[in-house]
Amino acid sequence: MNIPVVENVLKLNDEIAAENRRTLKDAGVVTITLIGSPGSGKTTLLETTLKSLGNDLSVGLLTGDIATSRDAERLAPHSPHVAQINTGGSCHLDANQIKQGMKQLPLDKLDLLIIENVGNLICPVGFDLGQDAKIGLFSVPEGDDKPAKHPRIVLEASLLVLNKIDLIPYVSFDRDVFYGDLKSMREDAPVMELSATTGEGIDNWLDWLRRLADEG
Ligand SMILES: Nc1nc2c(ncn2[C@@H]2O[C@H](COP(=O)(O)OP(=O)(O)OP(=O)(O)O)[C@@H](O)[C@H]2O)c(=O)[nH]1
Ligand SMILES: [Mg+2]
Ligand SMILES: [Zn+2]
Repeated sequence: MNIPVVENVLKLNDEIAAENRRTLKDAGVVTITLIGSPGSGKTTLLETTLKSLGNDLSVGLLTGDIATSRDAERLAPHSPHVAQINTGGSCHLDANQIKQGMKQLPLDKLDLLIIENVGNLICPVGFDLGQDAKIGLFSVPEGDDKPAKHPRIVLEASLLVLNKIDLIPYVSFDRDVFYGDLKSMREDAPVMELSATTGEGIDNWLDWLRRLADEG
C-alpha cells in the first residue's frame, strides 16, 4: 500500500510565509505578530496603540481567533483596515490564513501591519507568517514563571512586553524571578513593561513601533 505522508507541514507554511514576506516588503509594509496567552492583553494593547498613534502611521490589523469576530469589532472603531481570521479550531495562525487575510487589506496604503495571533504562547511561535518581528506578550497575573516555561518565545522575540504592571501591588509577582529567568536564557533580552489600560509605559512602546516602521 502506498500511503502518502505529508512530512513537513511547516515546510509548506514556510514557503507561503516567504511569499507573504515578499509581498509585504514590495508594498512597503512592516509587519509584526503579537503572541501571548489568552487574556494577556493583546487586543487591549492594540486599542491603546491605535488611539495613541493618531495619524502617525497607517496601521492594518489581522486578528486571529478560533471563533468570533470580537477582537476585530473592538479594533474597527480605531482603524478602517481590520480583518478577522477565524481558524476554525486551530490554536495558531498559519501563513496561508495570513495570505488570505492580506487580500482584505489595502497593503499599498499601510505603513504597519499588526497580526494578533490566537491566544496561545506555544505553537504560534513556531509558525512563520511572513512577519518582520515577533512580539512576546506576558502579563503580571499570569505569574513570574512564564518566561522560564516558554523559552522559545523568549529566544525568538524581537521584543518582550510585560503587560498589566498596574496589577503588581495586588498579585504575587516577583520581578527578580521574572528577570532572573529571562536573563539566564537570553542575557540581552529586550523587555518593556507597560499597562495597556492605564497607559503607563506606552510611550516607549510607541517609540519602538515608530522606529521599526522607519527602518522598514
Ligand atoms: N488591569 C489591567 N487589565 C488589563 C490590561 N490589559 C488588558 N487588561 C484586561 O485583560 C482582559 C483581557 O484583555 P484582552 O485585551 O482581551 O486580551 P487578549 O490577549 O486580546 O485575549 P485573547 O484575544 O482572548 O487571547 C480584559 O479584561 C482587559 O481589560 C492592563 O494593562 N491592566
Ligand atoms: Mg484578543
Ligand atoms: Zn497551534
